Amino acid sequence: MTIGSAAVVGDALFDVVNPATGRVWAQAPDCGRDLLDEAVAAAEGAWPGWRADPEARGAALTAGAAAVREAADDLAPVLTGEQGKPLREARAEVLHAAARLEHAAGLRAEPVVITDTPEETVEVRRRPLGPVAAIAPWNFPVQLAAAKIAPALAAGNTVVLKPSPYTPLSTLLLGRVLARALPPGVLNVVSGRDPLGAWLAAHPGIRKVNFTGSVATGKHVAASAAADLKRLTLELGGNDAAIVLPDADVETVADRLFWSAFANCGQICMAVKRVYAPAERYEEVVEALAVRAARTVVAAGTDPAAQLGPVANRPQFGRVAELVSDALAHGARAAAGGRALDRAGYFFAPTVLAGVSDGVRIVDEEQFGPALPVIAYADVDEAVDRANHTRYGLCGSVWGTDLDRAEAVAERLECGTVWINRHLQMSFDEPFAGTKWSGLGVSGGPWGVHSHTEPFVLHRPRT
Ligand code: TXE
Repeated sequence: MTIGSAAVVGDALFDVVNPATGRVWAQAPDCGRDLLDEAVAAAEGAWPGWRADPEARGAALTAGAAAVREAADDLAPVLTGEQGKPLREARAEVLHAAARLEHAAGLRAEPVVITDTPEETVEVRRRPLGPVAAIAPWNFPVQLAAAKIAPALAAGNTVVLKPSPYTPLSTLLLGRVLARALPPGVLNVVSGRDPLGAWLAAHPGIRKVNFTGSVATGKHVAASAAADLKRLTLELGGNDAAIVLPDADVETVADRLFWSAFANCGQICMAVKRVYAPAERYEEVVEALAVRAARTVVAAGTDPAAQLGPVANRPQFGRVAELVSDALAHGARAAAGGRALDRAGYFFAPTVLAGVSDGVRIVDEEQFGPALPVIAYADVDEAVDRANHTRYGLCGSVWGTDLDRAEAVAERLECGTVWINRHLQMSFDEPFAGTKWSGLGVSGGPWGVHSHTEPFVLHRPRT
């Protein structure tokens, strides 16, 4: 663990499994309550100095970004080893994290003058909150760690970062790399098995929790935060619908649609999780996706030919297999895949399911894996209703040739981001927020900085 600026390893360790083999390949420190208290105390101690000087913060974040970029070749194999993704994607994830830190270095919570008269000025300024708990999942451990620590630190908070117990190692290494650039105690990384996450979220020294994970755990975090009125950002799951319109040029958009669902083995909160296709074009859409699924190279992330690695961990692998079996038992047809691959590790054949509809678990629930249901619809109004008929509301997309028509449909989707003829694209400058059960609070760009600060209003007479 990195507490203060020192690497700390307690007595207890836990196993980390390589999903490409299904075997233990490393161990990580299992943080207990005492070490957690130390980490929070380090964050509290570092806060006054860190909040005092925005220019020094910007410089430290820029240096941190450079250090992460330089360490990409060390970080990427660790990420692939514990998460499974192809090595070049692991490297891209590290570089993305570095770019996020660099971008945040330039962000400031600028004051806003709301009254400026001969008698007085009234100005809204923003203050940081204090030590922030950043709790990350296993699908993009490095990228999501950076997405949490960057706005928190830029706004003048300090951080205690906890990775998922499935992917602790790349985050621990990230912490050590960043410790070269950040003052002691500003970023502290604690790894461990749960209930470490619950202890951290409830810790009295923590003033805000920024959590990414499942809806169920997000609700626990919200309940424990309520007891102390901690501030919250929750980025929870999604069940993003892609609506293919009758005028879509399927062959032109098929590659993009396919990878919007299957990138990172479908383990992306804002991946396409269900496709709605017009009945008269249904077989064409299924076929275009199935062809691409069948030719995708699934292999260990260390294999340069790999386009997809294994599912990231045993429970998730089991969940994907269960949802696919359930769909097949309810009359779905596997147009591609439909089963685990017969080899060690958590490899699952990219799966396209046809003849499936709402009411089947893989359509109604978040599968978070390499299996995609395609659902036929009779008219566009029905497709929009079905897309919106969910507790989730993260993102969505509309695919068609007439862009005005596509936009009119896009406006009706109840979610935080909607794309036309694409999915998954997001810049550092835009607000990322889920509606309904997909989240609470807003991240990204100035919104991310605002959500790590609170306003205070200063009334100042002219004389
Ligand atoms: O998530 P958890 P899991 C979804 C996806 C997946 C499911 C379960 O559908 O199948 O969640 O994944 C920490 N208080 N997503 O079990 O449990 C935990 O240690 C505070 C969507 O991995 O939500 C880890 O660091 N923290 C998602 C983090 O929470 C707690 C990405 C997430 O774990 C805690 C991942 C508690 N009580 C999974 N219990 C997305 N939105 O992208 C656990 N944790």
